[in-house]
Amino acid sequence: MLDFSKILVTAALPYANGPLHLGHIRSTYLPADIYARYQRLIGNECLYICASDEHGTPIVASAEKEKKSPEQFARHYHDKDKEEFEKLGFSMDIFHRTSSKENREMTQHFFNRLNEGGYIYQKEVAQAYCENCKRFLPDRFVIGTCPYCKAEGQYSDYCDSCGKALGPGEIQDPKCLVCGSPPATKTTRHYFLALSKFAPKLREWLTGNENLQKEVVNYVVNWIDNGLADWDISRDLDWGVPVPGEKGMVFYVWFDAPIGYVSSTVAFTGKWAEFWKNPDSKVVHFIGKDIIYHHFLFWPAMLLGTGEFNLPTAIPTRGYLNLEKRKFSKSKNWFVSLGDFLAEFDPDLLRYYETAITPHKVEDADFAWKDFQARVNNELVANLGNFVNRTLVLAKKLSDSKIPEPKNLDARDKELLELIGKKKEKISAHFENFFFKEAQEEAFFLSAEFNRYLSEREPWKEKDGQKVSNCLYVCLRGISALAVLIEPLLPFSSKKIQGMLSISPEQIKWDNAELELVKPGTPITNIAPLYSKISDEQVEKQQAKLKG
Ligand code: B3M
Ligand code: ZN
Repeated sequence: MLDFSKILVTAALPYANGPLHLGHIRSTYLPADIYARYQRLIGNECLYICASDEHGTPIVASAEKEKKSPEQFARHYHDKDKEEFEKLGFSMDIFHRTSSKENREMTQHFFNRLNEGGYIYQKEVAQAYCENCKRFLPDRFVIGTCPYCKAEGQYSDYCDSCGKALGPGEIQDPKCLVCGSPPATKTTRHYFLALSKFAPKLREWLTGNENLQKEVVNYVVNWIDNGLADWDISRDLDWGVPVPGEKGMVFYVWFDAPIGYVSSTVAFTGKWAEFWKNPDSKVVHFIGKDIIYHHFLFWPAMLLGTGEFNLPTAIPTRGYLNLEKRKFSKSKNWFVSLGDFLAEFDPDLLRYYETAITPHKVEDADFAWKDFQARVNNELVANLGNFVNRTLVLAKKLSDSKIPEPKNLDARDKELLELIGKKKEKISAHFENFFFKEAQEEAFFLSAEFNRYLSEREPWKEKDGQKVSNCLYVCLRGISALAVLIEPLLPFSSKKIQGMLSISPEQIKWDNAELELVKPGTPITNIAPLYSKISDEQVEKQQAKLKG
């Protein structure tokens, strides 16, 4: 359990190199948003920081293809990602850019500190060079076969098949990404971070921090046991953060990218150091499992080496999302972009479904249109949607569209009201521990209990007016409680309820969930269903798109 009042939440910085798809949301941006929203609801000072990751060779290569500058190219996706994140209700305090002035300065600061600490050295390395293109070919400018698992068509810095980060020169059967010719080898002088020196401290931090997922820690400690190679942190390239005092040399994208967490906080607030240096403040990074190496080894080593910043308290790591049992692939048209999804569906449907299929584990999950439809219709619509709508329609008919006045509540009525507090405690514990799927299940259990009570009381048949009032009052208390409890998960649904019951945004606080948020006599306005069912036609239309 994490206990402190200043919390910095980050989500892995998306590469500004193509449209976001449904998988990115599930592993990273949605869980980070749920956590940040919850922390704010309970009254903690919480920042949700993110930025576009704009450096690196894929962006240079893509920009060249489109005859744009890397800056222009990256800006396009930066703007697009930002807009889509907003549409999904992601409450980022800032969505900054790693090509920013703040990130250049902070990266050079990290480098200088690490250098002063004796953790940086220079070494000649053999580097792929394309005689045809007349340039060095760092990282993703070279594709080839992974030396560990033999998967073909891998970028030279990372094998997507076995998940290993590869050092320069390791890839087998290399080819120039641009022209396909086998590269020559030239020597060049690079900067290295002495990662090996951090092995004992990293092991101590990994094994001593109970907030890190055990399944991930075991994996990472194993890497340390096998020996950490020092890390080549410079590239012969123009696009990136310049290495101080060098020409035509920039930092490797993975050096400046995590520093983007710090520099984006600097860009957001003058009080940034309170979040990064204060021992009472905690840093939580949400990531996907493909970047474990970078967040559990490289980044903590960089932080340790500067000796100035907090180490992460937790790094919630989640697996990949497949699409109808296959990997998302833009080139194979096996892809649902966020933009396309949001053009058709309410953002809370995606938030609900992805949370429902995402445990706090690195295991993968599958997005299937039929399953999405079934979950939305049978759970979201049939449970929460139905309970809220039934209650409000009944209140319109039987209580003149006003919150009724309760009198002499019976034991069952009180039992329901008490259930709110009990569930709230459970949901809190789940949110604190990153069990968002379970938090959502508990909230839906609460809604189902209220719905059952409504069916059992049958106020539409009841002759005793006070009993009708009591039942509707209790149900409306359930709804106002849910407006608070589901806010981190389904903020748009919460907003709709707030609107109909005239709950003000200031009332949406965790501690208020079991209070009487709306006084008897308050009018209920603009009653409308929270959701509508997803039809078979809608599903078929989406499935047809996939088949291209
Ligand atoms: N830009 C995106 C990824 O591999 C990469 C993350 C950077 S986090 C500092 O998911
Ligand atoms: Zn070439």
